[in-house]
Amino acid sequence: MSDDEVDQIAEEVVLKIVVCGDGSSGKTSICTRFAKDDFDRTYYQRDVDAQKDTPNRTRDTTETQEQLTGVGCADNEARQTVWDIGGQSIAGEMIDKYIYGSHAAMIVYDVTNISSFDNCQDWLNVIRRVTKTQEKPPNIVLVGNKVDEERLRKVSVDVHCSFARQHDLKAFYVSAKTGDSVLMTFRQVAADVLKIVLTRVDQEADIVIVQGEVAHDVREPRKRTVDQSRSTAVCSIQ
Ligand SMILES: Nc1nc2c(ncn2[C@@H]2O[C@H](COP(=O)(O)OP(=O)(O)OP(=O)(O)O)[C@@H](O)[C@H]2O)c(=O)[nH]1
Ligand SMILES: [Mg+2]
Repeated sequence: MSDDEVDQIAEEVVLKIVVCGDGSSGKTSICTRFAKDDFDRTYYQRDVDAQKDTPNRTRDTTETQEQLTGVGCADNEARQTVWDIGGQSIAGEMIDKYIYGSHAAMIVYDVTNISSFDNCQDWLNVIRRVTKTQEKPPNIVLVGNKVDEERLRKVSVDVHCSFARQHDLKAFYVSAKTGDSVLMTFRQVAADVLKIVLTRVDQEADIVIVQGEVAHDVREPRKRTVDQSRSTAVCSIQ
């Protein structure tokens, strides 16, 4: 091995990023989008005993994690190791081991599911408790996923931002389905850990242009009628 190669290895930074959040909020989908630029519509809950994915299983997914490596940032000096934590594992025995030592933690919720947002507080508490003895606490961020389902949104932008402000977290919106902002979020998280200021070009490098659906209102045009039974005209919209 040449001296140059040794230097390269010595300089490589490996970041541990844990992806937390309720079951079905889209953590695995976000990790898959990040690492493989792919998306799967089927919801897989992990079967711990069988150690393999099983669609639509109702078994608990406690204490399972998978490791994915994705692209780095800042000229590939950093390698991001992403730990995808099963959403059911918040009370699991192994949760401390998964979270401890992380450089960054993403708390993912589903913008169409209010309880997944309400539980972000619990995830935040767990992450802070587990990492409180770390020399350097992880960079924790809030990630609202499934923004492609805008019409089904249950958590407003105001609520999202005020939670983030209240807890001093950076906040992001992504869609694992369309890929919108997924890479950018990981890149920004890694850059913040490494204290790298990304240029606008770096930040916008993966913006995905999504063809919006045109919503047609198929109802009959509303009729404007006048109630003539009274002395004053009353308009009613039917
Ligand atoms: N519309 C839409 N659906 C998504 C998105 N991300 C994930 N999903 C769907 O949401 C379901 C759950 O996604 P997962 O990635 O398995 O969720 P998870 O957070 O890993 O769930 P657990 O592993 O059980 O904790 C799947 O059916 C996905 O296809 C998204 O951005 N938009
Ligand atoms: Mg998962």
